[in-house]
Amino acid sequence: TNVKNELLKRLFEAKGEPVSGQEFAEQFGLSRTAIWKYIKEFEEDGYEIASIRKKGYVLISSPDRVNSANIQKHLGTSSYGRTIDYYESVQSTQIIAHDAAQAEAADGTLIVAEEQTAGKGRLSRPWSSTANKGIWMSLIIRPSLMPQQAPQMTLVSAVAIVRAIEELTQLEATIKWPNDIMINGKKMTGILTELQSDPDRVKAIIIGIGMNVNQGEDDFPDELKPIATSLKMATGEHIDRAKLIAGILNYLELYTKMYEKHGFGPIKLLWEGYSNTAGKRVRAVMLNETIEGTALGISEEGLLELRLDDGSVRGIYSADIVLQ
Ligand code: BTX
Repeated sequence: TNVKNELLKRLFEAKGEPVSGQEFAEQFGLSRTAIWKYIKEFEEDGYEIASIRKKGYVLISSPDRVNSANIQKHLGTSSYGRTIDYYESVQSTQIIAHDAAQAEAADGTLIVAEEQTAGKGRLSRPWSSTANKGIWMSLIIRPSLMPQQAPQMTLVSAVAIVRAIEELTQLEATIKWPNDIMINGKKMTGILTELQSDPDRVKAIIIGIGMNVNQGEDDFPDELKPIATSLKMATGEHIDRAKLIAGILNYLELYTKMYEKHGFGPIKLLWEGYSNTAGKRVRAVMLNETIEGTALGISEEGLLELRLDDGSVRGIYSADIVLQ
């Protein structure tokens, strides 16, 4: 399959020029029939390929798939997304990513699927992951961070996602602390950051991103219709998911490096520019208690700071926030 991937990559990189099947076959010690079989398989996957006599194969169009070739042609990173495990349907990319991280998967390895049958959010809540319409992916990274710096990666990721959306669609999404990205008051993306760690060293951070991209209202289960939205519902346009994934990875690698090198300060500034939480009256629902107050902003540690009605200030690590 590596040769097959390479062939697809060449077809993309040729940008409409023919790729010689004969030359490719010779280079990899294959028969021309083997190449022809790969071409047939690409066609079955939805690629349109023209065969030009004496010249070779020309890629006419590629299907709406988040496979590695479609993502990597837009990638400008050094490690994020350089290894991609692509699946048609999985229970949860997060579970696969945990296993892969334990098996020493490289920094930047991406697990991505067209569909999840048991996608999960925080506290094992279900995450609806309709086939071929969204971005369901988990990125394994191995930054040089202390374990207590890991939760902020949710905020780093949120900024990367909002920037990538802005670049591709001109749409300004807002970040709702800690892990939601919203459009018009509805949830468009959720982020789940999980950690594999030694006491004093991060081994791997697994960033799960679930993004509603090309769903219409009918693609959501009834209970989500009032609270969920997609990029397509907001822009009226079909979005190239693979290109958006590449954009997210490009920004995420940049911002993670910034975070490693300069700490949370610069990220905090970027984050505050996109957040809809600061200054608002909020209710924070936590596992054991619910409190109300005015959101002041986030601390250097990524905590949400609330001024309670008695005037005291409290920092919270994780909660479901209801804007009032
Ligand atoms: P969360 O706990 O903040 O949000 C979960 C809640 O969001 C659910 O209880 C439900 O109300 C709502 N919800 C469920 N599905 C959707 C949806 N498609 N759009 C909008 N709202 C929804 C958020 O957790 C973190 C989600 C991470 C998902 C990614 S997908 C790739 C990776 N694999 C995996 O299993 N999870 C992550």
